Amino acid sequence: MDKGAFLERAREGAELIKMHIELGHTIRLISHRDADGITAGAIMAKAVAREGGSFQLSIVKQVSEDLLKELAEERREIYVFSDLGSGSMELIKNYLDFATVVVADHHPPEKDSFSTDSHVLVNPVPFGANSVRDLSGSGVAYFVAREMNPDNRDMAYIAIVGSVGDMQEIDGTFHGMNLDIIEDGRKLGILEVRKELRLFGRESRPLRQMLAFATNPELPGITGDERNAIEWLRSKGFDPDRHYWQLREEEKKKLHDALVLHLIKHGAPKEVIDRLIGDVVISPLYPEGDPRHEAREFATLLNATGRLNAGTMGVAICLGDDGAYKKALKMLEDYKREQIEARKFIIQNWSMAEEGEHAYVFYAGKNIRDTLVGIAANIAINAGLANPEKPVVVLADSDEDENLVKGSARTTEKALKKGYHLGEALREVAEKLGGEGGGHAIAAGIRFPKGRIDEFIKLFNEALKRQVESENSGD
Ligand SMILES: [Mn+2]
Repeated sequence: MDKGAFLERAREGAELIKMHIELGHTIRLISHRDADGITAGAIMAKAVAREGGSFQLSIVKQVSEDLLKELAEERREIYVFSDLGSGSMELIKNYLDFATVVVADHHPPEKDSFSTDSHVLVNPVPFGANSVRDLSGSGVAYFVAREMNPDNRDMAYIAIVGSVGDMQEIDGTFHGMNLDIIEDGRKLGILEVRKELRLFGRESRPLRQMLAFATNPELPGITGDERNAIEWLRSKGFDPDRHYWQLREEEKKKLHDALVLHLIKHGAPKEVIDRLIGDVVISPLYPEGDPRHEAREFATLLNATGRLNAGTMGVAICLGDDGAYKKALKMLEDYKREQIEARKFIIQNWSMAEEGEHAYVFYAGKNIRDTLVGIAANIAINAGLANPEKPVVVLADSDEDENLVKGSARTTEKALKKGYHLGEALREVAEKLGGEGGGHAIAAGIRFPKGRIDEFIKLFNEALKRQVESENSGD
């Protein structure tokens, strides 16, 4: 790729941001809610603060027309998008024509550049980069920040955490401009790349779980079976309760050799073995055993904050806020516990489900949190409580409004063959009940007044029945 031309573009973006900071304008930052976007947002926020500027940051799922309308109403002088925006250049141009816009992103863009002078696209793809391996959104943000001030090199580790979150090194090695970031970080002594076991859990999981939960690659006969993992580890002379980070260098080598042999014995191809032992990034900024010490565990933590709508907490963690880190750990624990409790509740009380001709409806009241109804519906299907050819709806009292219930519908590919479209059915039923509903054929959601659950059960079954009938008449 043409690095020089890309960096020139990053400098254009950097200069615009700095100019607005000098003018005293608040920099409006918008970033994606996965680990890559959260780290990108953190890098931009730090870069703005370092220049003495103020910012306002939102972590969002996507750039929608609604979001752009809201942003336009704020009437800011400058908007900076990171890890998103390249797919919405036309919309951005239309809604934010009155302001300066910098899009720092790595997704393949609609066009190679904006047509207006006040809008700048900083994206390595038009310069020949591969969007999935050469640079992530956090990496693009890093180069913009580095052009703003060379001191922003101290965000190199955070940038690589984002890159790992996007799985830019999925084949076992970093590529493209990721290597330049690593070089910066190494020189500063804030990160280190080692050839190590690339399975998740270097810091926080005992070896038995690190192996039993291995999915990329899978370990034949070990993945999915903790008892086998324990036995295998013992037979090779390892304590299954120790953590990878606690092993001495020669012990790590011995474990790598044993795992490689295990894969070869099971006929694994070379690419799979290359993925097992490869680049692992760690940072001496954090203690051993801390999830932030290794890039993949750090990224997984950030992803979780994003999924729990606490992306800005993730940003605070990237900026070194220890309180935010402790809060996030507790939030994750609570979330895991609630999931386990939801599972127990639905399994123990499944006989309460109303089974109609075309669907099950399970009303959980306050026993399942409204953010977990989709997970609960999947549990009903996967735990074999429901006939897999019949869709499942789980309803729970809304956390926000006690007069409403929130529900999720889930089903299987097999049931879809009968002609069901859950999103359409819920949209139709919601209209009749004075609520809101919609979604995909296989997974959808609804909200409606709590007093109308009986009507919902009847209407939903009827809607699904019509779908099956029109499918049959269409054949
Ligand atoms: Mn990304």
